[in-house]
Amino acid sequence: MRRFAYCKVVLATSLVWVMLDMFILLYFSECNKCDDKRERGLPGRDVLRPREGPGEGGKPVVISKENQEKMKEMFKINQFNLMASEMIAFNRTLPDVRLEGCKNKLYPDDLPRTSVVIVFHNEAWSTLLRTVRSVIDRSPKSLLEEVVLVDDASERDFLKRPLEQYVRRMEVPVRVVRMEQRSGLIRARLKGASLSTGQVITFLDAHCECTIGWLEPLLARIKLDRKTVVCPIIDVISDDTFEYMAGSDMTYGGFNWKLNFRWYPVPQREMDRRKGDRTLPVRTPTMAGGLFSIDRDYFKEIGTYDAGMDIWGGENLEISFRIWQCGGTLEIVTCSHVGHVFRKATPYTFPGGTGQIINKNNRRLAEVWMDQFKNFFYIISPGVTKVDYGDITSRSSLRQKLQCKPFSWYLENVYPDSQIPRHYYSLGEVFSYTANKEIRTDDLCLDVSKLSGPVMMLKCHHLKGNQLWEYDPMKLTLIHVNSNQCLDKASEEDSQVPSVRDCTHTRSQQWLLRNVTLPEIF
Ligand code: UD2
Ligand code: MN
Repeated sequence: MRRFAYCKVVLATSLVWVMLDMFILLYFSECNKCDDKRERGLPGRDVLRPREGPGEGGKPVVISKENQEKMKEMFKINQFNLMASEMIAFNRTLPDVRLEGCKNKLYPDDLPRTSVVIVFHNEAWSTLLRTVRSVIDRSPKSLLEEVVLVDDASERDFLKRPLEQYVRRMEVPVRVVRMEQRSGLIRARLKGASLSTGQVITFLDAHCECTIGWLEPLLARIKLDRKTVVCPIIDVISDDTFEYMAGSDMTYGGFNWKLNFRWYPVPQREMDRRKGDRTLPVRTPTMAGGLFSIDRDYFKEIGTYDAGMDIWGGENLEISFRIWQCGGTLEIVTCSHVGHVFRKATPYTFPGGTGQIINKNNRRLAEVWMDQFKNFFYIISPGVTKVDYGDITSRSSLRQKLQCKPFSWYLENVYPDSQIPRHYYSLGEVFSYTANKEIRTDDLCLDVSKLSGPVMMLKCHHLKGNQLWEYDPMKLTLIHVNSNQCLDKASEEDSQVPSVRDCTHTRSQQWLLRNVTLPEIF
């Protein structure tokens, strides 16, 4: 009798499996009608049951020996391993890289809906469609208004009609809009934003992969406060193997003196504010730029983007400063993970020259938002001031109209660990002499490790010690306090490395600091 019951259970389970297999078979044959046969498997099931195939589960793709040459050739087209990318299914499975505490968080049902805006210039078919597929497969349908693809005047035929035809059959409206001429990612995003209809706009680069549960925690923050702008953790998709590697929740966005965006460790004060709970959003001084969600009305209210910026660069710091200085909040939502292919080189042209364009964009943001602190940037990159940055009156009046706070407030309250000293005595062509009495460029400080020996630039530790220098504006000496020796110009015998030596008050120990602001110190 018991054995009989057991058999019935086995029979019933097998029946379920047969039905399931039939369903999968039907699904496959349906999908075989598509041009893309690699797009296989059931959306939603993939996370539970890793499939076999190149790159599945976020694994690296290995290219065989005989294909290495071809692979290298193809790499040049997009500056990532295009051959590997083409081997990977658009709906490949990915590991769930979230912190345990994120996995069972609950979110309100009535979250705002988002449009996803993706701009691209000459993007690869496989990365672009894997981006779109991952958005559709891993977002609750009720939260996804549409996907807007903005083609920034690409010169590839497959991105024209074939793309339009391909996306037409997707389960969510996917629109393709075109820039009439190459406009750069900033103006392309502005166009996408203006045509989108969701209450929230989510921007993504064209070579991303969204992971399970990426969207809800972003939208939940905006629902709580419409002035919160949110970024996911950006995971790394290897440009060499397309391996999927989790990004860290312990880094946040900053920038250096050259106004390059940089990741830095989340400081202790931010850990303390969250009472050590790493699943809570991190307040970040800046965003990387490519991946974020923002309430569409708020985006308008704070002045969208600076349409005077060209091609690439600067817009991420500009919007970051603007959000903070004008009363918003910028966060990295650590429960949301989206992968991005980070490249070592840029695959496309910068009409007018890379340096020209980036310097122009950076000048626009420095002039409008950084007050006197723009000088740090100008002094360390003197060529920048020769670049024409166009008309900024509308951006300056935006700052006025919104009554945004000064940059010093931002440094003091949002980014106190910034590499820019808030108080300094002197700014020279090479270094600054800070109010902490460091001789410093960016995050490097003049350091002495050997008595009567050469000086070196080492990472600033801000503990005074061997990085503490006393300037005497009368004698013009820079005394290394710990050793009581003087900074001495390089001489030919000691291979032209400046050193500390006993103070002799000779010319080789006299240093003229420019723009010294005396009242504060001496
Ligand atoms: C980062 C950002 C990027 C942007 C940039 C600074 C991430 C992951 N990426 O550089 O979004 O903020 O910093 O500007 O945070 N594109 C165009 N037209 C162009 C040039 C680029 O549409 O003229 C597209 C491009 O196809 C891509 C997106 O803009 O989809 C971003 O370009 P990228 O991937 O070269 O920038 P990335 O990731 O190096
Ligand atoms: Mn990118």
